Amino acid sequence: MKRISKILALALAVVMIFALAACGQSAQKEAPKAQTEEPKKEEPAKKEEPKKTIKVGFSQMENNNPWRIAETNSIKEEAKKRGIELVYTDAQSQTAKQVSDVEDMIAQKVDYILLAPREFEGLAPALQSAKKAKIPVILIDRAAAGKAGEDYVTLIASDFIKEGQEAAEWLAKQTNGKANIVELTGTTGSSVAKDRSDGFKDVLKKYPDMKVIASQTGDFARANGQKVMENIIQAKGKAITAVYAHNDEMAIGAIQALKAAGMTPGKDVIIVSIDGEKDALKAIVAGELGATVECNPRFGPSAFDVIEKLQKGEKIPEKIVNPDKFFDASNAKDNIDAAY
Ligand code: GZL
Repeated sequence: MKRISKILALALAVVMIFALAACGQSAQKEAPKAQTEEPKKEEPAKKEEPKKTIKVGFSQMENNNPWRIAETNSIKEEAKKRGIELVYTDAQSQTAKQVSDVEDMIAQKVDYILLAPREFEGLAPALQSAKKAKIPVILIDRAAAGKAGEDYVTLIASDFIKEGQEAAEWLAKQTNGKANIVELTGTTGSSVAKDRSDGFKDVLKKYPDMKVIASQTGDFARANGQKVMENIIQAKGKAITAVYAHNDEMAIGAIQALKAAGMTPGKDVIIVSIDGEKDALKAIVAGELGATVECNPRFGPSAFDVIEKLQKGEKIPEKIVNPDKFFDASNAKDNIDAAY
């Protein structure tokens, strides 16, 4: 009997063990997955990254006329307004100096370069140096030899071809498509001088009786424009019936030369130019200059907007064209106060 009760007790114990094991397993099946990951540690609050103040280089070609001075002031004022450190250089009308100015900026490790290139080909080495140093270049005002998106970010400029076309169309209307024209061109080798000449001559193809009888550079300067015009008056005299100047400064110089030669600008000779500076608007009101196509020099806001977009990694178009007005006797007076 005793033996039997022992066997029974053993069997019961075995059954109990199996029963407990089975419960445990099913409990495991039902129990939610144990948290295998470590409990999340409180992330330390992200420290605000100190805003990196950037340093921008501005390479200006020269400061020898109101347009140039207005451009320089616009860039300086905008940098100040945005609290950006500006490294400014003036190449004083020397292309070689402008290249070395850019190289100096690269050595100072500026974050961006704003470049107003004096000549198209001459500034290519500066673009290559900046590219090697991985410093983005934004061309303002004129073009330089290189590829947008590779050698420089973008070009912010007026449409110089359109400016030349508008000047020619206005002159054709004023002269009924018949004129002997003196052309005073801008800086030799600059994109702006080439385009303003090309645009003007494009339109002249439609007017066979409008002829350019002399074309010479006055390098965008008033005194040079006057000197060149004096020489052309010596050679051509009263055959001259119109002047197309690539900028207002040379147009004003030509007006001085015509008056000194006893000719009446606005009557004997019709004059058209480009820029829209204050003295030009005054000359229009005085009846000596016929019209000027605006070329806005105030690049500051758009140039620093591009840098802001680059900081945010935004895409920038290859070219950004400035909108320009047209000034003649109908609106010159009202725009004098706003002019530079
Ligand atoms: C035009 C600019 C020209 C101006 C001139 O963008 O390069 O240079 O028309 C200035 O007045 O000298």
